[in-house]
Amino acid sequence: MAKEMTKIMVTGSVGQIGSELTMALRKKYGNDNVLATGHKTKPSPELCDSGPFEFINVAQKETIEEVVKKYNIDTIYHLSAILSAVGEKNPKLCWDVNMNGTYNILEVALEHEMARIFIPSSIAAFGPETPLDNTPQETILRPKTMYGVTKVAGELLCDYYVKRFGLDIRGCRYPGIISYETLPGGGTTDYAVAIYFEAVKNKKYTCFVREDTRLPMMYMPDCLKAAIDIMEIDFSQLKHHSDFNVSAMSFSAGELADEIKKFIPEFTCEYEPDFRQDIADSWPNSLDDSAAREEWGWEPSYDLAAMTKDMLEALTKRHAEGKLNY
Ligand code: VAH
Repeated sequence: MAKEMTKIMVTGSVGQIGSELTMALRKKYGNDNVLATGHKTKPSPELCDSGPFEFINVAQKETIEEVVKKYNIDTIYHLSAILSAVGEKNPKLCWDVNMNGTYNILEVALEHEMARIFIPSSIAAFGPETPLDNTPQETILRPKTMYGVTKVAGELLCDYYVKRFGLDIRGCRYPGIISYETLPGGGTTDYAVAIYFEAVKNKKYTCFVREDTRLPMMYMPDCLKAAIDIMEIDFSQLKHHSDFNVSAMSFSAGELADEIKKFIPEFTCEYEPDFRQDIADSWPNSLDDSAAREEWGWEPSYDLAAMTKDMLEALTKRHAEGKLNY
């Protein structure tokens, strides 16, 4: 009989996904049943006031164990990671946090007989040798970034812990995630978030990838839906574990700018590619996420038009209230 998820810990709770995932989990499972954790960044008042928060360092196993015991944790959503662009500037840190962090989480999960673990992967697990259009679930994984290397290694490590030790581990290969609550922390897809803030604030944006750069993307509500839905499925139903391709849309930077112009006609976008262009070029243009749809009913709700409307309505309101914080 599968163990119930009752006491959840989220790592990376101050980050783009972790901050909103923590609030969504608290709404679903109860504030006091979801422990938020971060490394150094001061959490928001909302995160602190709505439930327990602790500072840990995932690269130091003992700091994880201390809070797992203190709060009797039986489920972990492991979101803390160094993303692609920051990882290329500091590959050692990227390896330490992403690999030692994941290894420590898996070891603690094993020793404390956790109910289930969520460890996300990313489209960064793919590389230039991978078929770039409608990228298959099973394909070549030869990433050219340290972040991508840690994602492939993380997927393989998770598969090992499932098969060797019977751990219940689930996860998705996320595309670029777009949201307005917490800015992303140094990824290659950050342009797809910054463009909305700059459009509202300055009516112009200089994009760091080419106009024709096309990548799979997802709006935060769908990201959270995937993370919560995949954890509710009977594990025995799943053929894959921590590496499900999930996507919602694919668009070029130019198509994104054009969609924004439908709402802000005076908006202009220029393109000045930097080192992140090579990273973006090594990632898929679009994903085949049929395995997620077949094995656990994955179904996104937002396309580019719906996301853009929602993003610009929220940011315009915040800007009018003097709270854009960008
Ligand atoms: C990054 N936002 O850009 C992350 C993500 C698919 C990209 O993993 O590094």
